[in-house]
Amino acid sequence: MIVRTLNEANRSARRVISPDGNWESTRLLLKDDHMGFSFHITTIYAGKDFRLHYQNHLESVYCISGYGEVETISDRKVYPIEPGTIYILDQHDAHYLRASEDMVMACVFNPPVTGAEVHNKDGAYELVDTPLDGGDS
Ligand code: 9YT
Repeated sequence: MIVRTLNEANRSARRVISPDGNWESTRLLLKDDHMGFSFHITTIYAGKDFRLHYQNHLESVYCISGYGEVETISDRKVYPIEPGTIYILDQHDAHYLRASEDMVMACVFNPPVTGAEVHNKDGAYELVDTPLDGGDS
């Protein structure tokens, strides 16, 4: 069994801040744990509005706290996000994510991320094989 706490993970390489300053994310579970998915606690910063498109991953996002909205780009549908909302990108949906206040989200990725990905110009993560270096366990 693996046991971790958000507090200790926040003080390790598991916590990343996006280069564009839109979000930060602490990856509690990564590919090298061999669970078949990764699990992240992500904060989308208040006022941010950006595009994501996980072409290589499926992602579910559950809102723990904060308010905002997600818009699917193909059909321009806008879904409010509040504590208790989950959105599930089962179609690799391209989307805009907007936070009217800090939104704390629990995110699950399949396949799992390694921790080394950065968003490409389309808002996707490439599939990479490099394990997180220096992470605690
Ligand atoms: C909700 C979302 O996809 N945010 C981007 C960050 C992502 N959750 C991550 O890499 O941890």
